[in-house]
Amino acid sequence: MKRFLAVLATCATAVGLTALAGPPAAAATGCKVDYTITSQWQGGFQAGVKVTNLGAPVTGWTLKWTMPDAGQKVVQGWNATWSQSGAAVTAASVDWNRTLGTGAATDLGFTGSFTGANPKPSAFTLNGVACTGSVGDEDPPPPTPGTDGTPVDVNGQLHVCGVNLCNQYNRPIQLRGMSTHGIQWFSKCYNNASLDALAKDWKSDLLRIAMYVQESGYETDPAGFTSRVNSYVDMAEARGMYALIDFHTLTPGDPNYNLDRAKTFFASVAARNAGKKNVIYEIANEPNGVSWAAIKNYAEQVIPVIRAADPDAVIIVGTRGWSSLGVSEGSNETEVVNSPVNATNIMYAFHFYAASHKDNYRAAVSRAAAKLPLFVTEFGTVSATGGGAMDRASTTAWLDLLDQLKISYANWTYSDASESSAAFKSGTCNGSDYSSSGVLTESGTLLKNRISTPDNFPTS
Ligand code: IDC
Repeated sequence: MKRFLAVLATCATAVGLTALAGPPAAAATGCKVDYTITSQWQGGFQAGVKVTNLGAPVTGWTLKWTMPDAGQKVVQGWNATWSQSGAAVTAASVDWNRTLGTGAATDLGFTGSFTGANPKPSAFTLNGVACTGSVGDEDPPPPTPGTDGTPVDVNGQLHVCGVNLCNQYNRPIQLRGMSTHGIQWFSKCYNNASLDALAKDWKSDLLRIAMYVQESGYETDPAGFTSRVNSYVDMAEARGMYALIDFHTLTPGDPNYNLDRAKTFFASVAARNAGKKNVIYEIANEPNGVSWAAIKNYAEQVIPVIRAADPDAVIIVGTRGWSSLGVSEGSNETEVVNSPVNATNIMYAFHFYAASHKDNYRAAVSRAAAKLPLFVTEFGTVSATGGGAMDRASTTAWLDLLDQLKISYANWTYSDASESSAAFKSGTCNGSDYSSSGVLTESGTLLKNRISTPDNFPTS
């Protein structure tokens, strides 16, 4: 062990000298930074800064660099605590991204101002160690939309047609994908490696972004959560996946409690993402203990806010009884059929947990699907607690029904939470392997098998 440490120390010195003497060696040591100017306008720009830790795992980190031009200033940054003194920029980890395992990456970014040219910085340090992997070592650029056969490329802007979700050819489609866990808790699970696995290995059509409002979520840091949602939208878009922005209300169950927050949040994300084809909005995860009339009232106030900024996106409205179309509170779909939300291009959410919700819920969905556009924005293979044994028979019955009715779905959760609903074994997100079968739980294995089968989206 001692000898190993001594060898490491020698390597570190050698790398330090190389960096001083000239261009860094191609071999990556310590860390790697990909600095991308994602857009630039008169005097301003936006930059993405992807930090990959190539050294030992760190808990708490500080990234530093020097702006090459004195006129370059960070105006507003996200996913880190930013400061600048003269040309020296510092981005310090925040609570949810402070742990970076070996090979793990995190995406930061900022808007900046500049005068004259806007050259990219080239030398970065992470916790004082030079990021020698930053030059000439970048990942290949994401595929160009329009030619790559991804779900968004093939289907384009979606819309509701009758009771279905339709693609740009006006043909019904079904999207099959995964939901994040609460992004306030599991951000370590959402990075380039995990989303590559979701898009390429799972062949997932969508990523649901579960942004809790309470429970240490949005209400504690509206600007921070808004920018994190936006960055996940971009990461899904870069991989050709749809992004379902879930305003994850849960407790309290009356969405009107969060009405002002919903208006602020959706005005912002809808304006920012209006030009994208991959965004779907889910305005209230699971109303509970509240009437359909109150939910409808909430929807009729939030939907116009989204429409004002992003007129053509599909919007999904939660339903009574934890989005059970009322069944879990002794009602059923007729309350929605008889009093639909006064808006177009909308769908209604239905949620189930296979071990808890069985034949009577499937019967309600079968009836409702003939009259209402439904989207299963969340379901579990387990009990409604998110834990307990996976119910394979009920899950299979549910997914066969959804396939037959072309109802889209997202499974809870694409995370390594210590609960049986999670797709990954606990601890997976501390590493960088999201692809081997050994990292999957029983639920993850079943879902990956279901989701990765060909979509055969209609194109004419
Ligand atoms: C659960 C999580 C669990 C967390 C709990 C409280 O799995 O780790 O402690 O929320 O926030 C839902 C909700 C969803 C629940 C899930 C399982 O939309 O937030 O997640 N569930 O209980 N509705 C039915 C089940």
